[in-house]
Amino acid sequence: MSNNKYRIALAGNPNTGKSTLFNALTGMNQHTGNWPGKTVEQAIGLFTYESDTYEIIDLPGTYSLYSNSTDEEVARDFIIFEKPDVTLVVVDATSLERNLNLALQVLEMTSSVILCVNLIDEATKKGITVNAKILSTQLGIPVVTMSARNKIGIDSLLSTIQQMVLGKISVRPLVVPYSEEVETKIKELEPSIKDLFGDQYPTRWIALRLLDGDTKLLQSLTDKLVEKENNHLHVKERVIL
Ligand SMILES: Nc1nc2c(ncn2[C@@H]2O[C@H](COP(=O)(O)OP(=O)(O)OP(=O)(O)O)[C@@H](O)[C@H]2O)c(=O)[nH]1
Ligand SMILES: [Mg+2]
Repeated sequence: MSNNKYRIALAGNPNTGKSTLFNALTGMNQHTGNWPGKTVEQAIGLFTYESDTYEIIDLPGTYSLYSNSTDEEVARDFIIFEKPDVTLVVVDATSLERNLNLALQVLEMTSSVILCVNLIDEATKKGITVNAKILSTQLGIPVVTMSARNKIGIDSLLSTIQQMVLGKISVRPLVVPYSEEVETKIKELEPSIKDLFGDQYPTRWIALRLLDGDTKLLQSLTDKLVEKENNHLHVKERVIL
């Protein structure tokens, strides 16, 4: 019997094997559509693991998570506003340095992250070894090495996902420090952001986006506030009536 249902997001640079992993996990149990209001494909699948159900969303592949493109917006809005229980960041073991850039961006948004070092077979062929333990210590999150195409590392990933949703893994995501000037501004902004949203969104990340002049995020946040205010009014009306 199925107990709980959790939501997993798959993020990563293009061509890192996200869809291959998505297919390996969900088999035929998947469907596609468009993201609401966007012409970007949305793939959703289901799988069960030890009596729990997981819904997994294959996000568009992106190099960053700012507002540079619809793909980036879709991926980052999902992580921020939909708050998946776990975000899997899939990286290419043969070009870790470039790929980790996105992983660090995701870590600023959520701490519930597992790094999937994929294409480990290709890395081995090229004589590249990846020390998952050191990487995990440095990033402060679990790291699983895998080859999605050869279905290697899937079991280890599934049990890591389970441990994470059960709260059995303590994460200490690496916080990337910015220049003193930026850090001072972040500290100035954080209290107002907390006042408006409480713990609903990652305060430091929002401060950084605002400092970067991200008007699209500012608009989304304003919409959320208006939505909240309207809901509040509806409740008030109902109480009065
Ligand atoms: N050698 C090897 N190839 C892999 C592995 N996983 C995926 N691939 C291959 O890498 C290519 C890209 O895989 P996709 O799953 O389409 O990558 P993606 O991240 O979904 O790409 P986008 O949707 O464009 O972001 C395909 O040719 C896969 O067969 C792996 O573990 N090892
Ligand atoms: Mg894909």
